[in-house]
Formats: sequence, structure tokens, C-alpha cells
Amino acid sequence: VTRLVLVLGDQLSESLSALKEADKSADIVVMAEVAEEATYVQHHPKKIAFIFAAMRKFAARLREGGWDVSYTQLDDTENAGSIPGELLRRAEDTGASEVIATQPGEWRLIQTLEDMPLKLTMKPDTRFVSSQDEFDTWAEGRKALRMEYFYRDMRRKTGLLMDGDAPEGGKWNYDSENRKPAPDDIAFSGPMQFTPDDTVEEVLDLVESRFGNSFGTLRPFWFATDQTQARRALTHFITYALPRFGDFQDAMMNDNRFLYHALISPYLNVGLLDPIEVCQAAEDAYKDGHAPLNAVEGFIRQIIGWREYVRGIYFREGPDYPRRNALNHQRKLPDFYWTGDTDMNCMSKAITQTADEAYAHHIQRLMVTGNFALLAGINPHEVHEWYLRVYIDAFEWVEAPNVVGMSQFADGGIIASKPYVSSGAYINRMSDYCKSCRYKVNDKTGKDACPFNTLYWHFLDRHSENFAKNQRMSTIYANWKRMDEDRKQTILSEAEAFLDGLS
Ligand code: FAD
Ligand code: DLZ
Ligand code: SF4
Repeated sequence: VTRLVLVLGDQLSESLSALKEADKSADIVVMAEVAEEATYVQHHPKKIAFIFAAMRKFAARLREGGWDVSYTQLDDTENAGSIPGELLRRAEDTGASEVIATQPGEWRLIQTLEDMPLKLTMKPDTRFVSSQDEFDTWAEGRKALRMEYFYRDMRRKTGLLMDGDAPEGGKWNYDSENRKPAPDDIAFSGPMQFTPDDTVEEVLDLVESRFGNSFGTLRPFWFATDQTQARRALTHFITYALPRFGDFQDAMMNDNRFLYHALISPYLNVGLLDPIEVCQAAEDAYKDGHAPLNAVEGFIRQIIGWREYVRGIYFREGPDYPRRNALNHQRKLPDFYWTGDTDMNCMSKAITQTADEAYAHHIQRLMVTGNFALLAGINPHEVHEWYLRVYIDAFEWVEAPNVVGMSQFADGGIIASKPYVSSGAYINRMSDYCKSCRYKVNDKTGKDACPFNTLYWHFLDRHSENFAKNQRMSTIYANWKRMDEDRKQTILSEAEAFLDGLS
């Protein structure tokens, strides 16, 4: 009997568990561009174009490999508009009554599939180093779920950068060498860019007509959209950027949007690249003497450490996770998150870059737009929806833990041991943004004072019950306590005035 094999837009890997479970000679692969997935949040047009183009090319590849693929384009007249709708339609057409799927990366879609009136076999997503059972076993009974310890287990499991039982070079983590400020110049011309082929052009036209008014610019579009291109982009990064990736990982620059970053998260997240393949390529660069240990270890940690860890947390914590609001932050997201229209140069640069590229690197996301939202007390669910919409690599399993947990502390400290907040001094140290800002980063009060400076103390003061006893924050609270009372009041009232101006 024929079964339907569901392949979602972020499941574009031939090693997919649903495909492995299926019978090429009897079963039918179902892939569908549907309004529901394209609009459950109003995604950046580049994100929709990337997914549709990669889906179309993957379908062609499966057909070449002998699969029978039923593919629905967004503008097909028969399109049922949702994944379950499309499965039901194909079931009616073919007489199939059973669906094989790989677990989606979002609770919403898992629930939708489970509610379908068709027999469902949901296989785990095996495109990760750690299974959910393995993560849950690791987490069980631990007081704190710190990424670092999980990461060490993943190093042992994969053998990456291991010297027998010991970590290569004697240390597990070389992050202390990875915090150099913005350099004067960047010797990397940026990620490999691809000229749109006919498939991509066709998708760009479709997306322009259907989603052209969403936040963000569609063209120029240069992302890789198939495995061969994604592998070329990876090789380009390893050859030209990886050696310096570590040093300037946390730096930010007015005139350089990519620095030494890889821009491979979209490819990893939709399945065009495999995490182990990526890490092995980086490890080879270290073994060949091409890239230093601090760069390679830092890069591998992001992938087998952070990426795997946040996924484990998302599925362990359950569907309510994106709604958590431990600090009870209720302010609306300011309009300038959609326009970049603010005098704060760091914010304006990070937001306009996001609109243009559907990309910002980790420190821009964490210490600029995320930091500001946390300091200003923006509702974390609104912040979550913003990140889910605007970044090309945003899928809930990876986005929500990074935003709700790491960046907004809205999970009450499951991921972060203290809130990621900073005054303007951190941004000034790591970037050249402050030099061309209308605010003065060294002014702590007054009309030119950097808003991050006053908001920083306002945050600490209003949450002293939550954080004053946190050992890692004791020095900072001691500084606040010692400050002259009048000065404290000036800082707090200037912060209040700024916050009032946001609404
Ligand atoms: P590089 O800096 O070159 O790093 C290499 C790879 O490591 C990335 O491609 C990515 O796969 C992985 N990685 C690094 N950090 C993380 C992390 N914290 N969590 C998971 N994987 C990581 N990443 C996403 O893939 N999707 C998201 O929606 C997303 N949202 C984020 C929101 C916030 C507030 C923050 C602070 C981080 C978020 N990240 C997200 C993590 C990180 O910012 C991106 O993975 C990274 O910027 C992607 O760019 P890159 O490929 O150039 O990464
Ligand atoms: C993000 C996305 C978009 C924009 N469109 C589609 C689509 O039309 N068809 C599809 O199968 N998948 C799409 N996706 C990816 C899904 O939303 C994704 O699989 C879930 O959010 C789970 O990660
Ligand atoms: Fe951002 Fe403050 Fe620096 Fe301006 S002075 S760029 S607002 S940190």
C-alpha cells in the first residue's frame, strides 16, 4: 500500500528519517508550499524565498534519485493552504491512509500533524548529534543545565578535537582568546554569494507578488539554495574566514555586516549541510595547520554545543516555553524595530542590516537588539515573534531558546545563569558604532547620555529582588548601592523619561 512521506521546508536532507523509513518503489513524497507556513508569522521575504527555492530544488533531486514526489507550489489552484490540508488532499487522490513524517522543529506543527485524521508515524529527527532521550538523560537531576558540560559530552561522543580522553590542546574551551574588539580592517570579502538561477528567479517573482510588503528587502538575493552550493559556501568560509573567526567573533562594525562569520545557519537548519560534516571540515583545517585551535574550537562549540543544547531545551521544556515571561515585562516592541529609525546608531545599524540581509550575527542579536529589549522591559513574546520573523535561520526550536531564554531571561534562568545586559561600554568596546552615534557613550546622565547607560541601571534597580543575590552580579549591585542617592535618582528618572518616549 502507498504511504505519504512528508518532507517539510526545513527537512531537505536525503538522510531524513522519514525517507529512510519509506519505500521508494511504493510511497509518495509530499512537499508543499503553503500559506499557513508562510504566514504563521510574517516572515522576511528572503526567508520565504530561500525555503521555497531550496524545496523546489530538493524535490527535483529526489525525483532524479527515483522518488515519486507530489509537489505543490504556492500558486497552484488546488493548494489546500496548510500541511495537513495538503496531506489529506494527496491521501484522497492516491488512496493512501498513512503518513510517515520526521518530527517537525516546532510544537505547533507537531500538534497539527497529530490531530490529522490519518495514521501517522512520526520518526525522530536524527540530523542532530544528540537525540532528545540523550539530552533528557543528561539533564535529569542536574541543578543547572549549563551548556559547557553538555558540550564536553558531545566532544567525547563525536571525538571532535579529542586527544584520547582529553581535549585537544589541554583545554575544553578557548573563549578567553575570542573576544578581540573590532579590528581596523577585515581581510575577508564575506560569504560566498550565488547568482539566482531560473528556479530562484521564479520563486523571487512569486514571493515579491505575494509577500513583497513584509518587513525586509527581497533583492538582491544571494543565498545558496541547494546542497552543492551550500558546500561551496562552507569551503569558502573554512578557507578564507575560519582562521580569524575566533579572534573577532564578538566584534561589530558599521561598514562590515559579516566580519568572519560563516553564514551557514540557514543551510544547517534546513538540512543542506550536516552538522558533523561542517565540524569535520573545521577540524581538518586545524589538523592541516590552516586554522588555529581557538578558532576551530569556538566554531565547533557553537554547533555541537550551543545548537544541540538549545534544541534539547526547547523540546524538554514543552510548548509553553515561547510564552514564558519570568520578569513580567509588558512593554510593546517599539516601532523602530521595524524601521531602524532611531538615533541609537548600534540599534539602527543592526535593524537596517536585518531588513536588508535577513541576517545579523550573534552579538548583534544578543548585545544590541536583545540587550535593548531586555533593558527596556519589552514583552518577551513580542521579542520572540520579531526574531522568528526577521532572520533567515529562524525556526522555533533554535530561535525560542536563544531569544526567550538566553537573551530575554524570560525562562527564569534555565539557559543563562545571569541576564545578558550591558551598558553602552560593552558595545563601545566591541564595535565602532559609538563613534558615529548622536549619543555619547561616556555620558552617564544628561541629554546626550547613551540610553543603554541609564536603562542598564534602571533594569538592575527594578529587578534587584531577582538578581542582587546572584553571586555573578554582586559587584555590580555593590557599585549601584555605593552610588550617590541624587545621582541614582537622576539616572532612574532619565531612564523613565526615555522609556515613556518609547510608547
Ligand atoms: P557563526 O557565528 O559563524 O557560527 C557558526 C554556527 O554555529 C552557526 O551557523 C549556527 O548554526 C551555530 N550557532 C552559533 N551560535 C548558536 C546558538 N546560540 N544557537 C544555535 N546555534 C548556534 N541561530 C539560528 O540558527 N536561528 C535563530 O533563529 C537564532 N536566533 C538567535 C536569537 C538570538 C537573540 C541570539 C542571541 C542568537 C540566535 N541564534 C540563532 C544563534 C546565532 O546568532 C546564529 O546561529 C548565528 O548568528 C548564525 O550566523 P553564522 O552562521 O554566521 O554563525
Ligand atoms: C518556514 C517555512 C515556510 C515559510 N514555508 C513552508 C512551506 O510552505 N512548506 C513547508 O513545508 N515548510 C515551510 N516552512 C518551514 C516550516 O514552517 C517548518 O517546518 C516548521 O516551522 C518547523 O520547523
Ligand atoms: Fe549604541 Fe550608545 Fe554606542 Fe550610541 S552611544 S551606538 S546608543 S551604545
